[in-house]
Amino acid sequence: MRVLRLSTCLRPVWILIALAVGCGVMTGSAQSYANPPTWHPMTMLNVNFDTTALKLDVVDQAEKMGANVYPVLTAARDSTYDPAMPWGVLNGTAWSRRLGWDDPNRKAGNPALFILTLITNIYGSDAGIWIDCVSRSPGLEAYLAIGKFGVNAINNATNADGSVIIDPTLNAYSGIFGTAGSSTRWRWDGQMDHNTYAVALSDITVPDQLFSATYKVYVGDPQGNEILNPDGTSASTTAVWTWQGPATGFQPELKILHKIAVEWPGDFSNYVLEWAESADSTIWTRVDHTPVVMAGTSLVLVDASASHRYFRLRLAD
Ligand SMILES: [Cu+2]
Repeated sequence: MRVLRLSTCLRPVWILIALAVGCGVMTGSAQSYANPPTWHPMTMLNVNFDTTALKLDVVDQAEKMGANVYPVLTAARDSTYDPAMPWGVLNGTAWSRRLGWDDPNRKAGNPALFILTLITNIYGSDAGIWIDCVSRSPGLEAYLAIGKFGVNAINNATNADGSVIIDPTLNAYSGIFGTAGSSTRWRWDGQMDHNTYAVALSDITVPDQLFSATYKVYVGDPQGNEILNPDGTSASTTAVWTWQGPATGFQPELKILHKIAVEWPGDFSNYVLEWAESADSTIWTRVDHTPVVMAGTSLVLVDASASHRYFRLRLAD
């Protein structure tokens, strides 16, 4: 390895280090990631409202999938999804979008029979259906997912190259049901909603591990406070959803990496590390890793697969 150091004392201060790394050819860093998971195969657990008894009911998954048959979580190792995308939260988890909330009268197309119409007719125009996750297995997380790909209500919203178009207004893959500090209560919009349920691989300790969530489904006002029936009874019902972990458990893989460590004195934290293809390049790119400060130095590990690469420190603006 040949190391060349250049520096000037002009501001902003540049410190150049040229790294000659082996003799390999430049390898592209572009990585292909999987599209976000779709809602297929799907099993909808229908929410019904009995207008005579004034009672909600959710069809149990056992009725749809068979007794003791559960949606199996799909493992996604760390580099499955682009970490910059909303669904990147699923890296390192086993997930499922199979189970969904649905209104059985939605497809018939008669708005008078839609469940939210039935609810507002009885409880007032502000009333809605809320789902409160009252308990869940340790490690079971839930993320808002809308439409086929989870990030767009338009199910065929893809670019020419097949990549999915994200609707940023939906805040898709934000935590719900208590995940990531969210409220345990979620207001259902009466549509077919296949949210994403996921468990970190490190939380899966035995094969076929079962994870469950218990939901209270109730009529509520816009703030999520329950609205009782005129006689003081509750229209609410309890639903338990269960998922099954993968058939094999997971253990961490130990790897030895071919990386180069770049460091500078830790008290110069106001400098940023940049790289370029050549020393006289006009295009310098910030190294997108936060330095680790240890033993008085700022340390960044960079990929060693490039045949050569130039680094400099620049005083941050
Ligand atoms: Cu569905």
